[in-house]
Amino acid sequence: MERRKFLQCSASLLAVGAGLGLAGCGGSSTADAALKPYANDPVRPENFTNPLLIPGAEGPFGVLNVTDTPLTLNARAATFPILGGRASPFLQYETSYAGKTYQNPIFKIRRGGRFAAALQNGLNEPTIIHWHGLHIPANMDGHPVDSIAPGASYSYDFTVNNRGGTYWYHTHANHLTAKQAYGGLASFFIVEDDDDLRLAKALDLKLGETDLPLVIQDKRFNAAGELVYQPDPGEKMMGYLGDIVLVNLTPNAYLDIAPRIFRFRCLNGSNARIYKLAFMRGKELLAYQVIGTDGGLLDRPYPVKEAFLAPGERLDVLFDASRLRQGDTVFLKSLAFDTMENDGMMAIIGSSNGMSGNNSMDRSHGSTRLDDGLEFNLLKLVVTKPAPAPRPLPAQLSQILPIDIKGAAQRSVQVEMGHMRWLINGESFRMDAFPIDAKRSTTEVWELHNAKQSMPHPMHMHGFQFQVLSRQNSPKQIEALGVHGSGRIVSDLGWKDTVLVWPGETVRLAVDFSHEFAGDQTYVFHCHNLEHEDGDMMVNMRVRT
Ligand SMILES: [Cu+2]
Repeated sequence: MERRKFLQCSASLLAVGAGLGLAGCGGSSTADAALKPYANDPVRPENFTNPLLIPGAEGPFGVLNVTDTPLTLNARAATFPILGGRASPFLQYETSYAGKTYQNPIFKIRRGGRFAAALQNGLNEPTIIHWHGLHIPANMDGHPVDSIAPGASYSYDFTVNNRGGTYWYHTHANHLTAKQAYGGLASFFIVEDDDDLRLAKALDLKLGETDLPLVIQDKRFNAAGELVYQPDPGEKMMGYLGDIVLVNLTPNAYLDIAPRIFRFRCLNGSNARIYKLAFMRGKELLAYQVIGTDGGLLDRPYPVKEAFLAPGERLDVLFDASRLRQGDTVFLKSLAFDTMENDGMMAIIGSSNGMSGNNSMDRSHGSTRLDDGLEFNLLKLVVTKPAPAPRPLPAQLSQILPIDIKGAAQRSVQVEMGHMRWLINGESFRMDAFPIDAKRSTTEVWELHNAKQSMPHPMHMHGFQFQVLSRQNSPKQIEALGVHGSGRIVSDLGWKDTVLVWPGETVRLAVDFSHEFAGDQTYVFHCHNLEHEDGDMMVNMRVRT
């Protein structure tokens, strides 16, 4: 945490030189803030007294079956009660269908179904929607170039051919994604296929009851309980962290459960915070099964006790509560880990501004009261309901066909800092530049290198799902979880659209640029730390015919 603060303050100091002003640099007044208990502190289990917001048939996160159902989707500023029932400014997508209204609806669609929606921009600034993980034409994808002005609308109309799985949608407005997504513009896009239906039948899972989408987000609030998004220059560089952790917009959430199997579709919808997911009863780590990642179900369930979930990623898990007793309490937690932020960065900062690595600010606390990499609770599960008949875990879930990489072109992608900006192959985002120029119907193997003096970057590809082939030079905490061959961790398995690359690490991935769309397609490849994205850690990725 102290390293994070060091870089933040250093960036703030540099910004002073650039005339941007100094903000959020720890003085003595904030020195004890991180140690003091505060309302809704997720570290304290006794705070978990709010019933989890469960997706219902309408309202916030209402599940809306959109297979062949054209919609109008209004993006607008509203209020939403998040902390203690107090209204907070909130940005939301609203729609109505068959007499019901929805805020940030969870779209559900059959694989092969048509999705049609007109986005109406009711905000006072540009916006656009990205359908995260979907394989759709570039002009449907929410490229920042397609951002629409206030009052304008954008028509989406595409066929969803993705595998069944947990996708999501969120704003992708040019330079406004972090602020708008943090403000609320995000929800789930669930695709259902035969494998999903088979699993649901085998385990008697029902969406909104025993199959629960869980979006995890850390936020900050002011004394009036209103959402606050005011990143200082340092936070723009490192990412904006909150100190209150919401699951489905519920702070300190609990859920009464029956002792049975649950499917939790975990989405990291945070701007910058990484979670290390675990289930704990007291001090005991309980095993759970990872059954899906970004692009749907894995071939089989993979038992784990902990797994990383970076911004943008999804982890579909089965948690078997059938051996728990009435009254038992289990916490879904984020475990402690080394955030590896700006490891060795002091040299860079020092040489940039003449500061020594010994600066007193190194010891100040962050402006978040919840330090990055700290252990804290996400969701409390309490066994209060009667047990249904037990169901055996299916041995097989789906089929993952490996991408054929024979003859694949190699591409090297370096992420690093230069001139106090995060860069991809030395580039910052330019609408009219195409640093990644690929050819339709070809397969490529990418080597993603993160610099040694860096921080973890969750790299996200639009338009195509890829497969992670290997991890090399991983930090010890990743190596320790690398039980799936070639250094891969469980979050790497199956089909992926977002992969976390740690400092010093090389991640190899395979991508097949086959598509059925007419003409050249220009997507983006970017970091899903949203402050990094808005700081132009993004490049165009053109797939030529
Ligand atoms: Cu990044």
